[in-house]
Amino acid sequence: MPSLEICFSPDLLHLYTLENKKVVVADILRATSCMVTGLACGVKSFTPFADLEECRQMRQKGYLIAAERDGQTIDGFDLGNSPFSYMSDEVAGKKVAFTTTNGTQAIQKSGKGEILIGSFLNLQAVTDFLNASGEDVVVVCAGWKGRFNLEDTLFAGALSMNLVNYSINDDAALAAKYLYSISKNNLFQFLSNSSHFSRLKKLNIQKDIEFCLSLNQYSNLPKVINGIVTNNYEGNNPL
Ligand code: 3SL
Repeated sequence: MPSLEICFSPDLLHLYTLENKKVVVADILRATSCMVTGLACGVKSFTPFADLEECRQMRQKGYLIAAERDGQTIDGFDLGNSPFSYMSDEVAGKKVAFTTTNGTQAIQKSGKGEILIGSFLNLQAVTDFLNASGEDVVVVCAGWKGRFNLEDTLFAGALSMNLVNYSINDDAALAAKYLYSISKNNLFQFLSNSSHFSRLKKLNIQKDIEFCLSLNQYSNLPKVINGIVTNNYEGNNPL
């Protein structure tokens, strides 16, 4: 039976083996939710960067450049980290170079293999893919600057509940599953005292939070292949 493990922070990745496993990265608020939304709405690709300056330089190569640090859009960049910014005609068909406080760092730290981009917005698509694959899974929660966070854990818990014929001997996965089971009827309320809620509330972006916590708005399953996040991985090079 395949196994499911949950890594609560990219800083704990040295404790996990990723080779020959399906790796799912989740940054529910808001980086992976933005990527799923953008790619569902016609963005051509996202190229994740850990470093702001490397990301900025991608403009010269014809990319839209997007950056967030501590929840805020960085001056001089075209876009920030709201899923609503990635729904417009102006971004459809474009390649986006993207850097965020935790989400793009988590992708970079999750190795060079194939990585799935998870969010509540495409939970069913991630579930169906993994159930069909029957392979071992590691969910990497982006967390916050190396720390545990609740929203990514709840996503991992939702996935734990949805996967069938998986053995869960990992205490992190058991804890996440339990947390999701007691919060699933009102994720927003459950998260209302969480650290990232407080940060984002100060920025007045409640509608981003509500949207990122809504299940199955999209059916796409973005993957990172050769460092690029795209829906169009079957056969064609996204570039
Ligand atoms: O940490 C990240 O990558 C971001 O998603 C954080 S924020 O939601 O934009 O504040």
